[in-house]
Amino acid sequence: MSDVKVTTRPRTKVKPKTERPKLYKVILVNDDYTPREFVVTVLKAVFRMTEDQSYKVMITAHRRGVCVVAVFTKDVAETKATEATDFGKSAGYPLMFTTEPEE
Ligand code: TYC
Repeated sequence: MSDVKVTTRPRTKVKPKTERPKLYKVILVNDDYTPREFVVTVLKAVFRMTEDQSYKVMITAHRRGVCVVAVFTKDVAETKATEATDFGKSAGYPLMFTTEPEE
């Protein structure tokens, strides 16, 4: 009988297992009716931003039409966008937050 020894070595090239989850932007959309101060209040409450950060995001959307608020995983982005939009709706304002995947 032949006495062949087969040895196996651990693979030296291992496929990286930690794929980063795709991130989604929450976008604030301007409108002509929601008061500026209300937009700032919603940004502070839902996105835990400071007065200064919130004002800058609000005024950027006001001037340019849209502004990226922040970036989250898909679930968190969608939940926060809905929550913030509902805040406006329940006060009778057409305030709108949307989401889109990051490039
Ligand atoms: N354009 C609104 C106004 O003049 C303020 C506003 C800013 C509303 C940003 C929405 O996403 C918005 N009262």
